[in-house]
Order: sequence, then C-alpha cells, then structure tokens
Amino acid sequence: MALDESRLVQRAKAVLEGNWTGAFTKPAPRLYPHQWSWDSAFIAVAYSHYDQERAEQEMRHLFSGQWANGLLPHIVFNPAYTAYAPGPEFWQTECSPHAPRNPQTSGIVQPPVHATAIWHIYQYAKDKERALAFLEEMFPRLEAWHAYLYRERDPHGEGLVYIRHPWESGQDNSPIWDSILQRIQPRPEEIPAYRRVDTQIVDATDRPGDAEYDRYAYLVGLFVRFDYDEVRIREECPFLVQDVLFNTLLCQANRDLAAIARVLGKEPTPFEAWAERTAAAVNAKLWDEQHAIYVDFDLRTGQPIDVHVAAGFTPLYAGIPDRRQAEHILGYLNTSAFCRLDDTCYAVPSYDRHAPGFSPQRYWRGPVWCSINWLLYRGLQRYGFHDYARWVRRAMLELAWRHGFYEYYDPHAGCGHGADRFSWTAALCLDILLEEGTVKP
Ligand code: 9WN
Repeated sequence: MALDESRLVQRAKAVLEGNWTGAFTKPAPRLYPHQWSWDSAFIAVAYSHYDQERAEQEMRHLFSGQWANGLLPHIVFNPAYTAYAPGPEFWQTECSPHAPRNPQTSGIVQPPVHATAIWHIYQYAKDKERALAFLEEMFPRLEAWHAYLYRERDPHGEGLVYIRHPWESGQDNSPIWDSILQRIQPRPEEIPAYRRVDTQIVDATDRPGDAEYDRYAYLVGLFVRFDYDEVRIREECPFLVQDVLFNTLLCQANRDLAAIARVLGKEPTPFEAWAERTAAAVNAKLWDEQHAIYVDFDLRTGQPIDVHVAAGFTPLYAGIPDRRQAEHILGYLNTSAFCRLDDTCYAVPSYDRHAPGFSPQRYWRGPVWCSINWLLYRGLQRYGFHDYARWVRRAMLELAWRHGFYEYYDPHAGCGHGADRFSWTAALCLDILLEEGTVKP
C-alpha cells in the first residue's frame, strides 16, 4: 500500500501514547522502561506539534534528575520498574555530592539536544504566554547544563567537550570505540557485577556483545571508585574522546539557547560565543580533508580515530562546514560506502558499508537509525541539497510505513531490528510529517 502520511501520523502518535507513563515517555515498551535523556528531547520535539503541555512535562521530568553541578543524566530511573538492569544500584550515584537522591539517575550524560527541543516547543506553541513561562523556568537549567559541559569536560578551553563512556555518545557499540575498548583489558575483579536484560528482550545478535558490556561496566566501576569526581576521572579514565556528534549537537544547542535568551530579553552573546568556538574547533580538529568527513579524537593517544560513520556528516546539521566542505561531504555521502541516491539502500546506514566489521543488523555498526537520518535531513536542507534531503525524508517515512517504528533497520533488507514501537523513530517521523502543517496531527 502506498505511503499515507495522515495514517502514518496516527500510527506514530499511538506509539508515543503507548509509551507515555503519565510522567514521561519510555523509549520503548519493554527494552527501555526509564527516561533516557536524548530520546526525551526528540520525543518532546514531536509533542511540540500537537501537545504543548505534554512536551513541557517531558522536559521538566528529565530535568528533575539534573545534578547540582549541572550534569544532566542519561537515565532518570522510574521506581516502578525495578526489574531493569543495570539499575540504580549499579550506578551508585549517591557517592557523588552532586547527584540528587530522588529521582535516582545514572552518572553519565548523553548528547545535549535539550535546548534545541525546548526552543522547538516555544516555536510551535499555540499558547505563547505559557511557552514563555516555560522558557523562563528552563533557561537557568539549560545554562547550567551547558556550563557544566564546558567547565568539566573541556578543561583546556578548546571549545570541544569530551565524553568518557561509549554510552555518552548515544552510539553505544559504534566501531569508533573499538580501538579504545581493545586497549582496556580489565582484570575480572575490576568488572562490577552486572545483569543484562536486553538480550532476553531482543535478539542477542542485534545487541553489543558481552566483551563490550564488560568494558562498559568497568568504566562505570571506575566512576564509582572516584565518587564521580571529574578531575580524578579525567586523570585516570582510559576512554576520553572528543566526539563529532556530541559537539555538533552542543553547537546547535548553543545557537538555540541564544535564541531562547533573546526571546527572554537576556544576553545571548555567551551562547553565541560557545557555538562559534565549538564550530571552529570541530572544523580545526575533527575535519578530515582527505576523506571529506569529520572524525572523533582520542584524547588518550592524542590521535584522530580514523573510522567513518554517518555521524561524521552531521556537522551539516549545525552549519559547521563551509560551502566547499559541505559539497565534498555530499560527494562522499552519495557513494556506495554510504548511500547513492540511485542505490538499493533503504536510508543512510550508520557505518561505512565497505569497512571491516560492517553489520547490517548489529546496533550502531551498520543499521539505519532515524536519529542520524533526521539530523542529516536537517543538515542537507540547511545547505540547500534538496534532492538528497527529500530522498532521506522519504526513506525514513517508507521504512516506518512498511515495517513499523523500529529502533533501527537493516539498510539492505529494510526490516526492523532492536526494539519495536521505538519512541524516537515515531517522534522524528512525526516531526517531519507535521512541520509544514499540511498533514493534521
Ligand atoms: C544505553 C535508549 C538508548 C538510546 C541510545 C542507544 C541505547 C542504551 C542501551 O538506547 O542505549 O544507554 O541499553 O543500549 O544506543 O542512543 O538513548 O533508547
């Protein structure tokens, strides 16, 4: 059956409704029963088109878990779901003087898309007075969140913040991390005990392997041992990376925070300055001129990580490349390594299809993710690459229409993998379906 945008809107809304808990929206019904940080921002973007109050609630609940030092945790735990693992007892955030006791949270972050989501809520709000009050309420929290990142994660003032765990990237088992994780060889007693529930819910071949999980757990054990003290973590943590996607999203979030400040009659200059400094640093340090892609930087070895993932094209989204760079990027994106427009690929895969270790079904090592495709869609639009942008839009919607709202998709077969009824897939489809106002929510 041909794609029917109105029906797809209704199906996507039903997914979000089904995952709504009364306080926040779960990323997926069973695999992810708590609130995840960047998922919620994407979800709020969708709500902003048809339910202003729900969009506000989503963000307010996430920020109820913000730490006193500004850290916005990647998970805010829901006490109703005790079966999920790894849970609060694994994170032991009570050893940090900054962490709230209630709600319980994890002790790491995720990409900072929150100012962007909150600006979106204001832009689409029907009740502007209420939206202004919401901006006033959220502004100091967003400011503290960004200040935390620049203060604690960019100690040399480079304009690039670091991540200290693969989960902080949002791209958990991306091949970007392979060389670092191979260097980490913890002794068995250094790996905190953990339980996996993910592989009981979805196919284990879709998920990261146990060797990777051991290292994820080892890193969390290290944070707990250091009471989440960032100075000690920075000195000792073997995983310290300046990540393209994270810094790109921070750059755009600063631009959006500046817009929020302007609406509130506050000073936008500090946020504009952060955005410009980060954009310049991404271009100076993470740009690979030879291959026309941005790559991550390993602060432990002092070397770029020469791995080509689709996230390496996302600086388009924040307007970071100049025109010449952007055209080269499009040239590389439009090859068989990623996705030629006349190709048999269903949408842009997460990893170079010719690279060793590419897998069409394993999580962040090849499958199509809607988040990355949405960012590319926005970036391509920004530079006026309309043919490719239209194609990405259509590809995302066709995947959801034919196969359902999966966490990720096989780029060759199109079928869905990971969690079904995945919120951000539904949310980002809703955003592109509803943005022009031609389809009714
Ligand atoms: C760990 C919730 C999250 C997303 C991440 C995605 C995955 C968690 C996991 O699911 O990560 O945080 O259990 O693998 O990689 O981007 O936010 O949807």
